Amino acid sequence: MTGLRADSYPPSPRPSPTKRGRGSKDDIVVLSGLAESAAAELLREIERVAAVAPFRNMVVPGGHSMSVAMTNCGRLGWVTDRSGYRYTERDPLSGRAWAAMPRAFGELATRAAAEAGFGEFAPDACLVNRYEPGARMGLHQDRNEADFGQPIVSVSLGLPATFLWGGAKRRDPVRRLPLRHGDVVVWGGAARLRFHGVAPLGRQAPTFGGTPGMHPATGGFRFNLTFRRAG
Ligand code: MD3
Ligand code: FE
Repeated sequence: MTGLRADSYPPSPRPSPTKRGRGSKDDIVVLSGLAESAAAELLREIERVAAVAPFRNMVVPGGHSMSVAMTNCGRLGWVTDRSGYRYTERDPLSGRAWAAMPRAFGELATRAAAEAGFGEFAPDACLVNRYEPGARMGLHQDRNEADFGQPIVSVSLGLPATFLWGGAKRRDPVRRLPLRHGDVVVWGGAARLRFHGVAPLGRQAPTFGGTPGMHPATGGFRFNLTFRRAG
């Protein structure tokens, strides 16, 4: 990307994949760095997914465009337009099916869910979110899936972000969870229907090769893979 070596980044050492949070009644399991060794392959697969269905800034029912750009892979893809949110088998832009779920995606999601105590998680939908500095996701609930007993698995790649994690009601207090390149989070049980969002991506950190807001693996972006059993 920049010609600089990526293997000295991030500058601070990080422990090997660990679980934090298991046992709390919130049913959130953070697998720090679980996806780090697979990140290069995951990013290549994102390029293939986006070659079938390009990233786009979808419109929400209120009429404004999201600051996060999105595409999908798997049997079902999450979309929004003026008429609302839903899952579709085809990209509304092209009428074509979404790209198949890459094997590396499905295997990582199933393994992460199993580590969090959810056996046999077989996602049929992967929403790929792309954030650039300033992009954010407001507090919302994920309620368009058929079975809330199924967990959601999230994989963070590239620039860091602060995940906002609220309660059962929109006005409940929000906790902040920093997420870094390679982090995987499994949200199940009581956590599954909590309000959540992403704080505006910082414009300053990290600095790589003297350039602010650049990550060696993804340049000026954060990608988030959100795996769901939607149908
Ligand atoms: C916590 N995406 O696409 S993924 C979304 O980082 C979304 O792009 C965020 O929220 C992102 O809907 C977060 C992780 C996630 C997904 C669903 C949750 C966290 C959740 C449902 C309940 C609680
Ligand atoms: Fe969400």
